[in-house]
Amino acid sequence: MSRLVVVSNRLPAALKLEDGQWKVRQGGGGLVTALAPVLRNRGGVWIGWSGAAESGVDVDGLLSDFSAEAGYDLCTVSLTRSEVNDYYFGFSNEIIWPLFHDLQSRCRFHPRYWRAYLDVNFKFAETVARRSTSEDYIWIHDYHLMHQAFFLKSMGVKRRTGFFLHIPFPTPDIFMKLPWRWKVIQALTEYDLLGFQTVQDRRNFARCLQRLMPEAKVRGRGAVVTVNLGNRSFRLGAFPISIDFNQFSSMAKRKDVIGRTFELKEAVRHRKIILGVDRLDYTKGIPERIRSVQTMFKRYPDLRGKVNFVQVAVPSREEVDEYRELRQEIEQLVGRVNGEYSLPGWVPVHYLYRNLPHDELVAYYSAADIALVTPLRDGMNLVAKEYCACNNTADGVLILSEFAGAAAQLQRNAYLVNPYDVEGVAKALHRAFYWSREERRASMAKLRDQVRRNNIFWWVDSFLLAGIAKTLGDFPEIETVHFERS
Ligand code: GDG
Repeated sequence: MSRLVVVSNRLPAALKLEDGQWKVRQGGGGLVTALAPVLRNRGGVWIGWSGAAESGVDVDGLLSDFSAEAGYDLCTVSLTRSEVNDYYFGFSNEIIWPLFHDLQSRCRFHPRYWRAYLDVNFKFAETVARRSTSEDYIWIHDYHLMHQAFFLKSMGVKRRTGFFLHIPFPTPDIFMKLPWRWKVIQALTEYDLLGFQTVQDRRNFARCLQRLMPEAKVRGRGAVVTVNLGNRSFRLGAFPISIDFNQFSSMAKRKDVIGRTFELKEAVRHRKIILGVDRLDYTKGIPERIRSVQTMFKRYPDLRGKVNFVQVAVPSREEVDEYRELRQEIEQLVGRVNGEYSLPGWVPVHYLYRNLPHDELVAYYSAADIALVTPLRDGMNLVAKEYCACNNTADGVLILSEFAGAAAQLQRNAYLVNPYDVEGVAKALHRAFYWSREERRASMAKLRDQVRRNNIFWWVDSFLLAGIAKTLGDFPEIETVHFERS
């Protein structure tokens, strides 16, 4: 029986230095939940970096307990501090991340970063080659590791490979700015299956491919199409990632979570809650969102004292100056809005700079009357889907950026906005505030149906079906381990 080998930059468990000691912290999220049972049933392997850039740490020892409990092998690729700086912070986060989110002015195209990216990809590919056989299916995740199939082939190692890009794929006018554009496109053509979040991303890729390799012919229609290139062919597909709907929905129904939801509503004296939840990242449009809330209070005095905006910002890439500056900008904006509009007993903006425990996050989702999900650009945005899953009463409103991948699926029933248009977002908030219960229920019930049907297991199935003509149903059912986010 062939096995599934998952490869991602980070392992589902990460090592973190806390009070001078290395600790194993479990990663979370839908990807781990969905892939863990498949990996367990096939005796699979998850290959990735542990998050520790130090030598002298017994990484394998620390992770072995986790491996035993999870039921599949974790295999670490160790990185030096300079590799982490140049491949991860440099190439991945200072070049591909901003470029693929249409923010090319933030890119730093250092040739040093490119070389480190290639070296690290080679290192990963060596590990993949060593830890897999030609029977296995290798599923590679995300923009850090675009060169896996290329290096495997250049080593003469035959593997069936699939790649999924979690972030958007840009249009040719933006992609062409990448100094190593041809090499990146060429490397991607070495996969058997390339998966994107939306049909638009898949189209953007096909257009870049045809610009750089005019001999490539794209055939077919629908979610998965075929590319003929020379004497080989490969497939391109749109596979919108999702969440474990039932897990979120049932957690929101737990007695303690219902209790906590009530406490949160009570804390704001049952005023309406507008909620934003994001990793603190410049692609998420947090400053623009706070300006929209400010504009809302300015233009619509009827909402003053009646609504609270709660922004949860999860610390992210705190080592990087740009992210520290973003944090300062957000904190100043929050201060300004609160300074302008607070009233005795009412502070309009509540700002939480921390990672909430999973059940606390679910309580916030359940307590919110309006979710304000306004990234400037986003591959998918799982927060939008998690909000719908937790909204068991189906009377919340989802205001969603038209530039989030999720808009492609949810556009009919979410309130779509342009996140750069602060007046437009303010107007949407005002309207959503006054939506009748029937209007809210009609939209939210449809949103929930869609997320329930197209959940994370559906996503894994669609990818495996396109990649190896298998679905999760081909694996015996076992109990899924749900990892809490640390
Ligand atoms: C990338 C792409 C794509 C947030 N705050 C807390 C918390 N979270 C969790 C949410 C959600 C996740 O973080 C964020 O997922 P997103 O999809 O919104 O965004 P990225 O992190 O940028 O993810 C994105 C995704 O990959 C999947 O392909 O959708 O476009 O950029 O799951 O729940 N979790 C906890 N506490 C928090 O305070 N526990």
